[in-house]
Amino acid sequence: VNIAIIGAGALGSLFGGLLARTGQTVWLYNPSNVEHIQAIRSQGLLIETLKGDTFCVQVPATPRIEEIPKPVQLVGVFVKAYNTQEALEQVRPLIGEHTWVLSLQNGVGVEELLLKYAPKGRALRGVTAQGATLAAPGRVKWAGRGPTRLGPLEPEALDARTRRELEQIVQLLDDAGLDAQYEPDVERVLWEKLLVNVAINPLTALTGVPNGRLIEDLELRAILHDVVREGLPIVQAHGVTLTLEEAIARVENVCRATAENLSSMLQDVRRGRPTEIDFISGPIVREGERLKIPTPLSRLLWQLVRARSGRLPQRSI
Ligand code: KPL
Repeated sequence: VNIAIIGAGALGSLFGGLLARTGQTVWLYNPSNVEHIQAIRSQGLLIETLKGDTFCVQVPATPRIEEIPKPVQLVGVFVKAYNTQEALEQVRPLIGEHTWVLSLQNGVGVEELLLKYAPKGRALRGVTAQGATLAAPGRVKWAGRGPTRLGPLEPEALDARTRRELEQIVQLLDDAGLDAQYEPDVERVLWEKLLVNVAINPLTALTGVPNGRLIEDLELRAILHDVVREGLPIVQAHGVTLTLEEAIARVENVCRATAENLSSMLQDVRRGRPTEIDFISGPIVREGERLKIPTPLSRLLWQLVRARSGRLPQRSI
């Protein structure tokens, strides 16, 4: 299988590197971190495992899309959610009639773009609990393991042949060590993960604490619970069946399991970059409006994070 990883930062490089290690033909593409790409070109991609050992994978990497042989069978989109349109526009020449386009990006809101750029039936969406950070150019730290759930955005458009191809994609991700599972109900898993992100990400980004502090600090913990309580009816309208107790337990478990980690949004704020808040609190607030469910907390967190983060074109809230 020919795979192109678009936005080969920490997570994209981890996915690409693990796939290349199992013998897949993978290209890493990243036009905005040329240092990282140059390091991979000259020394290979180094992956530090959870156990602390490091292995090296030879994988082609480029900042120029024209270098990637086409068409590819699978495009993995790993850019930040707000860069999705631009990235898909750049990779359009790689997408042929049999190309699958997969996004495991945070949040909700890139689905329409995937449907627009992928061939009919071949837009894949999902979530991953794999964690990665860039330790240095060309060096990725595999910081956490967990399931990767993916499935089609248009299941009704699949036939027997495309269903088999999709099973193979799930299998090759799983063989690579990415704990992949086929997910028939993509919407539900996206909104379930959104509830975790909508609680953890803005609070950590605004207070500067690692995820674990959100449950150790009783004041932060009370706010965390309030944000989950507020968002729950909205995610329930998208197929999530958790009770309030289960939802709170789920969010607290993520805080515990990632206690030392800085959330992706806190890392973005620290680096003065834009954040994915429009794709995290944004959908909760917008869906709240549509469903006539008030979401004052998420609205406030959305506005505060926007005020705190690197500039994106202003959108009215
Ligand atoms: O997905 C995450 C993120 O940082 O974006 C969590 C689950 C909050 C882990 O840090």
